[in-house]
Amino acid sequence: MLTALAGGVGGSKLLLGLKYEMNGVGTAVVNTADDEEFFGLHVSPDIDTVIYTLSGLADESKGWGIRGDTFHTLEMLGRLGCETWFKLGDRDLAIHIYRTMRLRAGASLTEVTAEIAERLGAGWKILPMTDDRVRTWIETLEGPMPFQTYFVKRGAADRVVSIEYRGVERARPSREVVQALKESDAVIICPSNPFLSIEPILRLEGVRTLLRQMDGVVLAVSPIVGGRALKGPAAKIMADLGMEPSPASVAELYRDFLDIMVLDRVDAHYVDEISSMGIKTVITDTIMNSLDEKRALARRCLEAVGII
Ligand code: FO1
Repeated sequence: MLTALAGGVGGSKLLLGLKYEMNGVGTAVVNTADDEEFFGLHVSPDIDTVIYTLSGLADESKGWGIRGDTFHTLEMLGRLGCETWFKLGDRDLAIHIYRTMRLRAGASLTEVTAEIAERLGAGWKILPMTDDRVRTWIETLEGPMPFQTYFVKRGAADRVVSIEYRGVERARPSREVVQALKESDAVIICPSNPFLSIEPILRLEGVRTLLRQMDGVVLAVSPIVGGRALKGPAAKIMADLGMEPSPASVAELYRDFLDIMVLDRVDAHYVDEISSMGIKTVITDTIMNSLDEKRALARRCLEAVGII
């Protein structure tokens, strides 16, 4: 059994490769701390990015939303005086309407996610990290703000002072997440933002301990390549928090449970530093533009953890 931990864009690229290389067998545990309510609807950006990517519906140029979507509903909401900085497309809105409707009828986020993933043809098991409410708040020099306000409305321009995962102390990983981790021969941490996507999952009660105590191997793919994030503000946040944006800093964040770190060829000079933490390294090409590149990186990870 393989379980992968992921956020949105960077993570879903590797998940697509893993899905092909594993013939659809495996589980993704996905961050929900950047979920948000818009127009009374429950939006789960990372889950949707993963589902759209695995179903072949994703708008890969934007990195989120559905390819070819239109924005007529949002335009009309704008005419009614609503804020429209979060670009919800018409087809995308159907997913949020469906999710909200099912949640209100008493379904869990885990159940609704399984329904959406199955009906859109994701072909891979996708689990929200929790059914409980956790929300990332970014403390900036301008004050605290919800994650989507920091990231989308204000373009991740504010200096980050600290990050808070509101509700995480009371939240529990779902039964399905705990079972997946317990049954895993290997866990792959996708090249997702360590603070915004992976840390909320690790903060859930028992998750870090399960990873530490695992018989199988835990591997992470560095989201930082050549000092920059594959996508999004990871490098900037690391710098704001006083860390060098590097695979070694990422390894440091995971060192209590990490067995193998996959880093890009351009970062080969970090091998000694990472090895000195007792973590093995794999050096390869980690930029994933084409499907071939996604599959090649997935294969490399699966070889390293001994699944192929
Ligand atoms: N990201 C943006 O940068 N701008 C947007 O307008 C935007 C809209 C959006 C709508 C639905 C959705 O599922 C995701 C959306 N995202 C948008 C992406 C999202 O906010 C972030 O990429 C993730 O939360 C970070 O992992």
